[in-house]
Amino acid sequence: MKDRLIEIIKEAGKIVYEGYSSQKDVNFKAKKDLVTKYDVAVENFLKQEFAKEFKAFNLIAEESDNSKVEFNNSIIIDPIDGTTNFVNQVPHTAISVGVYKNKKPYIGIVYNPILDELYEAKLNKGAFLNGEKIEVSKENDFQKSLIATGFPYTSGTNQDDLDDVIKKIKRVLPKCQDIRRLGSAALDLCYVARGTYEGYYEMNLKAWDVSAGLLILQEAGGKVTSLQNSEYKLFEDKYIVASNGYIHKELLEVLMK
Ligand code: LIP
Repeated sequence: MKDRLIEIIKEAGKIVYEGYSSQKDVNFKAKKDLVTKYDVAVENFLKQEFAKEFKAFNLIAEESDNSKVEFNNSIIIDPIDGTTNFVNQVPHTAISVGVYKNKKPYIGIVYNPILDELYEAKLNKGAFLNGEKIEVSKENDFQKSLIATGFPYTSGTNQDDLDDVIKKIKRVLPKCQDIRRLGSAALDLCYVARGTYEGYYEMNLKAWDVSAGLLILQEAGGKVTSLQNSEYKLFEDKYIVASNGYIHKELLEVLMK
């Protein structure tokens, strides 16, 4: 199944690649939340191909009405994660596809077609970038750790969320090496998986932002939890906290302090 998914996702990547430097027809789903004709085109293409080949799975996708779709056995699709980057030609944007069996991650694929970087993982089989095995960094000193985060769209309209973002940055920044905000949750998780970042946290993400990246990170030896250090639950938890495992406890402590 994974190889066929990759073939289809690479095909969809051509649509993203062509759209990257073209006119995009940008619309607003909410104040900061963008959608382009390419998000819709990629999603339609992936749904059409997956529906033909993987009939046992429900399809959950960012630009679709998912209200009546069961999560149990599903393929969760983000056609373009990092849409703001895509619109502004920041080459940090990706297609994200996570396959779930009985609500558990089974396959994760994240493809950045601009840089031609394909991250993939299957449960208990390791994580790979363009076919090469990847592993998390072994850094265990929080002061030397590079931490990524993101700013939720709700920070444009919800004062409590904005305050929380700022409060957490005030706690984390003095204690770590530095903070990055590159604008794609799917890729942020992959960057922890490949050892570029030691940790990552963000609030208010949607299942499609992280469904693939969290398995890729776990298969690379990393850890993904809620803010309360319980197993991270798609569709339920407000915060995702991810790391190489070595700094996880300290990252949680700093965020909670
Ligand atoms: C985006 C994320 C980004 C996050 C945004 C948003 P989209 O996904 O990946 O990192 O900060 O809140 O969820 O909307 O580009 O697919």
